[in-house]
Amino acid sequence: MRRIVRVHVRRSPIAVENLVSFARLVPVGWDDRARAAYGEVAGAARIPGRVVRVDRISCVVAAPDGERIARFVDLPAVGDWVALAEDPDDEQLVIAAIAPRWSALTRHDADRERVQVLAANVDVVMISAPGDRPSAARVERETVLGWESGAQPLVIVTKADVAAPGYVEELRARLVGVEVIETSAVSGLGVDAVEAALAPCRTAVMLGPSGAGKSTLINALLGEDRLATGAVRDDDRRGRHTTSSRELVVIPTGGVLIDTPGVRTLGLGSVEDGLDAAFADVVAIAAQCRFGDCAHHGEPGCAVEAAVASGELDSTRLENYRHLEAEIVGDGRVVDHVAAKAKREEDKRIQRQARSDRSGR
Ligand SMILES: Nc1nc2c(ncn2[C@@H]2O[C@H](COP(=O)(O)OP(=O)(O)O)[C@@H](O)[C@H]2O)c(=O)[nH]1
Ligand SMILES: [Mg+2]
Ligand SMILES: [Zn+2]
Repeated sequence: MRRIVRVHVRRSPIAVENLVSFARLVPVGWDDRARAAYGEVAGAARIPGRVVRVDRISCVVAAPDGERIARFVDLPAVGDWVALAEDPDDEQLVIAAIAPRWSALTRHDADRERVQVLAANVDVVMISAPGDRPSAARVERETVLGWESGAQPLVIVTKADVAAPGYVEELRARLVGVEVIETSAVSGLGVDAVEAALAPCRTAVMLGPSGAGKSTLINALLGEDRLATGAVRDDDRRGRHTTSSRELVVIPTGGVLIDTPGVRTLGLGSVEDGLDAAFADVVAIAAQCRFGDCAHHGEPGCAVEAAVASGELDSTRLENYRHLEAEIVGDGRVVDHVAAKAKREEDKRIQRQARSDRSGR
């Protein structure tokens, strides 16, 4: 006998109301994923919002009734979905809770010994690489942070009109699993490709050194000079502000973009997964090394050094991998070449001993 299970579809009046009143959150990314994240921290008398900018003691949030200033207890990050509550004392909004993040771009701040969240809930980490200041090593380093965030890194070579010849090709040949887009705010080249990477309800964060052309590119996407560009100016024209803090902006063709001021030091922190993803080719080759703990420093049967010798692996890429690996702080993955060498010599001594024991028997 078949049992019929009745499913009660509850038509909650609140849900219907939400569809209407939360419409203004859609441009900042209010989709099923955001709804689910908010659902984890939603409570009676709370409303959803997304953090647009964080200042010292307050932040700007996109709320169902537009942009509002909210106070916070726990420091939120730009891009966070939050549960907002009215503070009955002073009629201000307060961030009652921060929703769980599905991705977070972080940097390790060595000075203050903390991990700083640069942007939360991002889908794409756009790494702007100024074409006139080529540095594959810097881009590679930023792809490590990009992968580590849980989002997809995307390299955007800016200022193609004045770019060093061969830079784009070098990046395409060297990076693994990362698309490289060429753009110029002067000619308009590639702006459509950046737009295409930013579908509605997708969030991107723009990384890259100061002066890379990040704000100029975002203005091109916005179709207006909203963000201040170039050197620090005296004439702080109305409607403009310098990129002194991270800010989330809505792109008219869809998606949202978080602009960052050039962060001077992008400390890596514990980014083992990001490193492995950014250097998936090196990791795959290293799996072929004779010794499991091969440090790729003169060991016999080292597949990585063989790959460099044969030209399969770029030697500067390996150099940068070693450099970044050594910088990783945290869980002891930092390679101690001296200790590794001592261990290999001890292993060899044991092997020799075993051989002579056998032959002497
Ligand atoms: N030649 C050229 N200059 C650009 C381009 N994009 C930006 N710039 C210039 O680069 C400087 C820095 O740009 P800005 O957007 O402020 O860089 P940000 O610090 O990364 O936000 C400004 O003087 C821009 O005019 C470009 O595509 N081509
Ligand atoms: Mg800027
Ligand atoms: Zn090796």
